[in-house]
Amino acid sequence: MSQDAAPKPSAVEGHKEQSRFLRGGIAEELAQETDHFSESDKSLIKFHGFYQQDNRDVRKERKGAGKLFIFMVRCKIPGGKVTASQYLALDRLADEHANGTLRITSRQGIQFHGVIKTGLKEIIAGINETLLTTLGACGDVNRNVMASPAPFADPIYKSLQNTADTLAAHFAPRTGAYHEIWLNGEKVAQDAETVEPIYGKLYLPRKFKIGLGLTYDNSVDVFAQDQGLLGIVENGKLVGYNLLVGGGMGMTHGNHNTFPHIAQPMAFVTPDQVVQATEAVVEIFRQHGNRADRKRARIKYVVHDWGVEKFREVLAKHLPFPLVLPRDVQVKGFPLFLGWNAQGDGKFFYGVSVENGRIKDEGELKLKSALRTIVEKYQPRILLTPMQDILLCDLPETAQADIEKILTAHHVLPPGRISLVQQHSMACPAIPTCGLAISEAERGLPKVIDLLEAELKSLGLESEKVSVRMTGCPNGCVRPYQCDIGIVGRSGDKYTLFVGGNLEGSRLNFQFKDLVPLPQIVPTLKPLLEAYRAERQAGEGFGDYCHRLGAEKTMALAGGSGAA
Ligand code: SRM
Ligand code: SF4
Repeated sequence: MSQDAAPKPSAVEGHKEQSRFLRGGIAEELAQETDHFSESDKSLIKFHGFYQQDNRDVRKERKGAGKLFIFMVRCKIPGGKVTASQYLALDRLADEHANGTLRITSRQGIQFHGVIKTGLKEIIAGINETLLTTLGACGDVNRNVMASPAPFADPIYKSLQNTADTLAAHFAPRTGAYHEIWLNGEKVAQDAETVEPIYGKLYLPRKFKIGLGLTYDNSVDVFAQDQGLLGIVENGKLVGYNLLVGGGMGMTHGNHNTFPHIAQPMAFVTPDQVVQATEAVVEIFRQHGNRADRKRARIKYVVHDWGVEKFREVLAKHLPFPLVLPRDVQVKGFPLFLGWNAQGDGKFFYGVSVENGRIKDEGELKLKSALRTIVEKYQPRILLTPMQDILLCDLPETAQADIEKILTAHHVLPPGRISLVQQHSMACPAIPTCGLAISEAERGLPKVIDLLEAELKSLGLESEKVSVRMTGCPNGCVRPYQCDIGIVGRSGDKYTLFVGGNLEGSRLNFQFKDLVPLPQIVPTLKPLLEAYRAERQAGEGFGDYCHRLGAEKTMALAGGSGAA
């Protein structure tokens, strides 16, 4: 190969190019009596909102029988808004076609796990009947647009939610493939130029994620987004947004070319400029994103490799209006919206803390039944949060006692009886469904939280808000590289620990100790928690303390160098 030959595009680029706008052989494979899809269709089905997985818990016992294929189906729900009837339909579909659970995601979506190939058509059609969709929930397109779920009767929050809807609709794939395959739509001859005016036939180099927050409400983690829109309010009015570009969490252990990155402020845009500004960013990504190495195909690497100044220069050329520099603002709040809250319009909402987003009935905890009972009876508007919780909205004050009674009868604890550390924790699904998991997360975190709760209590730190996020691999699906304590799967039951981020998620944390076995996570953190108790300044959070101490001193407290 000559030195200046363009790098070879990845195999997925070929799958997209030959797919006839995401059709591939999906319809044909669906009609066959197989239990899984071929390699090229496996990458295309993601654009349709589902993933091919296998049940990893039974791999060993099945030995020669091969994998037990199952599918994860993801609903794309801008801003996490769900009506009562949509929720009830999803609740039913989970029983009929999946493993009986609903999984609220860290991007305000809902996932079904354990769907088998023959159930795919019915579940996807069922989701669409409710007017929700799975199209573009995964794949190399704009993903679910996040927005603060605050249900207050406040025009600023409504404006964020409306903008999320506008962006989601504008950047949705336009191909007719989805309707043809899943909704028995008619085949319409489409002209290549008009099918995907934004994406073209190769779509984006990789996924693209947008989140809208406010300087006083960063519940969507704007700094983790490919494009964060940080709303700025002056004199009670949303005057515009700082446009941040280049956030992302995923990295690969041992590959220093990959790393988490915080989105950088590039420009200030007024509310009516948001769509055009996003088109400009998406176009830069489409033209300059890496199409050869999928591990480096995110816009964060364009921002990192070019630097902010160059990115701004290029952005200015793509914008149809003059680029205005971003405002100098700080981010202060990270609300959870749990428990009873007045909405400001005479109605109330109740935020239910859902452990790791899993809505299920298990043992005496009957969360799925409790939510179904309440939703059937009161028909609330529903909002899903970026912390994987659920908010039941538009409730009359008179319903409060009855709703509490229903929750208690199903053993669902009120926030007052859930520790602050649990409220501020999240884990990704990991094993048994995620094919990329190296370690447990959703099933591992409860053990860590139990020990941490006891430790914080014995140190008198139980009223501190400490955020803990655990993932089964370094891809970072619950944004573990910005919080107080990040726990990232490394090898079997061993994890890499990160500290020094903060509750607001405005800076990256740093590696504190590598290869820590799960039962040793809290004992390893203990000296640091003790030092925090002894030396913290007024109002200083745990992550802020670690950040002030710096990586070297922090590691010394753990009796190590941070490395294995
Ligand atoms: Fe994720 C891949 C689950 C949010 C970074 N993510 C996956 C897959 C689909 C595994 C796979 O590719 O085979 C996981 C499915 C597991 C399962 O069994 O359900 C998965 N990601 C999730 C969810 C469900 C985690 C959760 O606990 O809620 C979240 C779904 C959100 C949604 O509704 O769309 C989820 N994933 C995220 C986030 C957080 C965010 O977007 O705010 C990130 C970090 C931000 C980012 O994108 O950098 C994230 N997921 C990844 C990556 C790393 C991508 C990278 O370019 O670095 C992968 C791996 C990949 O795409 O190849 C991944
Ligand atoms: Fe899977 Fe890794 Fe994402 Fe967890 S962080 S869901 S293990 S890809």
